[in-house]
Amino acid sequence: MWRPKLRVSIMWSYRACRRQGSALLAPLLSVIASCQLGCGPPQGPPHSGGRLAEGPATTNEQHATSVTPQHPAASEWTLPKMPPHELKPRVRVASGLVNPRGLYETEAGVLLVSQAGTGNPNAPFTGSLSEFRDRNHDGDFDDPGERTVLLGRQFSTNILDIVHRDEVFGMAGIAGGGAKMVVTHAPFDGASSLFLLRDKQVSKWSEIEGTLNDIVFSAQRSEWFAVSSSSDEIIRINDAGHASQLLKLPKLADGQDAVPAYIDLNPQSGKLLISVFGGSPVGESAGDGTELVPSSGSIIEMDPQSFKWRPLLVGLTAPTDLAVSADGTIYALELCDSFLDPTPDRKSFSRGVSHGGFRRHSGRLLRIEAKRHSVTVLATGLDTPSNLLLSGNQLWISQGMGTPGRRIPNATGIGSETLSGFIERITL
Ligand SMILES: [Ca+2]
Ligand SMILES: [Ca+2]
Ligand SMILES: [Ca+2]
Repeated sequence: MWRPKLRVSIMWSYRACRRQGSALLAPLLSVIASCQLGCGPPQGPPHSGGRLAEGPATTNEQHATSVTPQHPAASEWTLPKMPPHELKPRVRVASGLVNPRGLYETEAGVLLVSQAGTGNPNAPFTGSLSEFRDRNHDGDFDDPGERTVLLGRQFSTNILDIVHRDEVFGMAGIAGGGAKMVVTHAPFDGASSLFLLRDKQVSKWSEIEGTLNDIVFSAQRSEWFAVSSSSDEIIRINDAGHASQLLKLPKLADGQDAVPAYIDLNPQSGKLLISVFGGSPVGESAGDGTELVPSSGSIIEMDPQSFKWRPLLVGLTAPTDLAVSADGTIYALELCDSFLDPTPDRKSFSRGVSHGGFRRHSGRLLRIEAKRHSVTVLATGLDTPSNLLLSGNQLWISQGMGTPGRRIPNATGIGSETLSGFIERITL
């Protein structure tokens, strides 16, 4: 099985968060980090933004020895500072979850939901895959008997000790296609597991090195594609579950890692769309958790046939999942708009209300119409939205990342509330 080169495994937002922080301190910290890591002087100003640098991408495909990235450079399309708003009605359909992530709707109309778990080191096996059915047809999945666990007791981990943000990893993306339904378990370090779901039975399909946070199936090519946020790679997975590297993203123009976070496919063009966080401007473990740089994320488009890729839209803040409709309209999430309240350790949560790294209730849903170069905000105030499911004219959004039960600022910003995972449905 293909394995990427050894490297320190780091989470997408871990590195992403390192892009945030003080404009005054960051350059200094960057130099310090570079010295600590022995990797020479910083390659550019840390705050030059999330521009994808020129330079050859790499691939280990035997029949693809070189990749020619496209570089729009001057004509780069940047997210406007104040895109128009067209806020859509939304309703909470599931509450009291523990880091809900992957969402998938089966043909039978059942909602599959993966939950990364609590991230509690004292009880680490809290991740799960469940099916949700609205048996009493009241519009939610909160009533007795509406949730069935298909796979439980999966490892869940909070990386706050490393990244100083409240961030939980475990069960992750779900995708279906080719008579398979696949869910990933993507830990912070080491290999990810891919599980197959058949007739409510879950079995292990494959194990692939890297943090495979998200996965998608191409019906056109009968192949799976995944992002590995720990190794900055786009990965192809064949029908037997074997992985090969399709592309390793080059560093950003400012020298930071380009961290692929989520992936989807444009059914119209057959191209892959990938959301990209930037890495930390101060090295992988040297920040206080809030050093990530707003507006340094991007969405890239990649042709899985030619390996050519280009930034489609730059200037996003912490972009997470995306979904593409049949007509090529892209829906994309931003996790938050800024990075606040470093979390030095778990004890800090008992000291009171805290954002815990990601500004709570500041996420957005964007509608991106690439041909028209149009971006519209469809939802604001989302609470750390991570995963997205598009079904007809409805969008389902997983929210509420972090340590369940701790106090966080509420949506008004005046009071506080208890952190809890939930799913909202937006009608387009
Ligand atoms: Ca119900
Ligand atoms: Ca109910
Ligand atoms: Ca996705």
